[in-house]
Amino acid sequence: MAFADPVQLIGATASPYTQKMLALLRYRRIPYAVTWGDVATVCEARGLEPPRPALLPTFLLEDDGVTAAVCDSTPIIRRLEEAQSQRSVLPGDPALAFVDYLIEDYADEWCTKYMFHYRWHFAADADKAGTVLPLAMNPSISSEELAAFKEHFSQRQIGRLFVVGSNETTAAVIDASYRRFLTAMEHHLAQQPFMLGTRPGAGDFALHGQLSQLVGFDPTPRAITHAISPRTVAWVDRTYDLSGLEPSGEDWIKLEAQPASLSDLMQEIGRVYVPAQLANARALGAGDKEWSCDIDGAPWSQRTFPYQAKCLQWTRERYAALSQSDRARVDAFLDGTGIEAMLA
Ligand SMILES: N[C@@H](CCC(=O)N[C@@H](CS)C(=O)NCC(=O)O)C(=O)O
Repeated sequence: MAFADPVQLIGATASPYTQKMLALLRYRRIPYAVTWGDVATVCEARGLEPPRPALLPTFLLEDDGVTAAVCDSTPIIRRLEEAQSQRSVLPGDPALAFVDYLIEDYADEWCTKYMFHYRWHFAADADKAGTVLPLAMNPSISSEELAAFKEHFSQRQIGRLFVVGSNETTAAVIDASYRRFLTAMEHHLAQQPFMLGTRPGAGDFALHGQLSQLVGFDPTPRAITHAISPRTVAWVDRTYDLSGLEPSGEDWIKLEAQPASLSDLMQEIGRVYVPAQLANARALGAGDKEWSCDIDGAPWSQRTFPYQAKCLQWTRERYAALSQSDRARVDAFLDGTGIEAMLA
């Protein structure tokens, strides 16, 4: 199976993972053709079997005239590296690549809690999203259609807040975590333009995807971001299009030479994401449909999800695949962050 030229994908403007991949494709100078729409409708129109689950973005791969629809941005990034090696987003040093992967996973699986929580928790954000997201699918629908779509869609999405663990109990934890994350970003961006140096890694694009919405769409997190981290606001705009950046191998900063601000970001991952990952995996193993634990000193409870347990397993597999000396370097770097518990 190979990507078409241009690379074909189905996406939505307000989907953080769609924005992750579009920014990555622009940086990598890989021509693409995006169809705005929902996966089921577009696949049906083209006579394709939609992926299960059908998530945004969905990429169309071809083999001998047969087209297959696939999703999940993280493995698709690795497939794109196989198709084209120039302007890679994966550091060549395995230890640094592992840290990049940790950032990508945290952005995809935890920062998306910020994104979805702020979008649907407060009335002002939900009202904007309820109006603009249906119009982003089709700006020409009638006012009556919009009113009906808005009602149905908003209720569905608000009813899905539980998927990211957002509820009255966890709202304060999510908000405090977002603010600490922004403080870490503000300090880190004062040191260097990307998470791991002067060229972006997959983790930068994953953060960009979530932040494109938190800064660019939803009013509550937009105001918070402007107040705490103006560098992040500007970074999101720049990372949107890095087609003119000319990266070299020297642009990755060695793990041992990274500024302390990168460790602050790791501390946040250890503080909130690691306990959630461990509790979710434990619950899945025990066959529990729900889990609760303390996160950042406050109670957190939510439904168990197999996908996050798979993410934990992938992280552990990558860690186990490191050579002994690279693993020692990663251990030294992560010492005291709380991430160690996730790798054991
Ligand atoms: N792990 C997936 C996550 C993609 C995802 O969760 N996409 C969301 C929208 S941003 C989705 O399609 N949700 C289903 C829906 O809204 O119907 C990836 O990295 O691509």
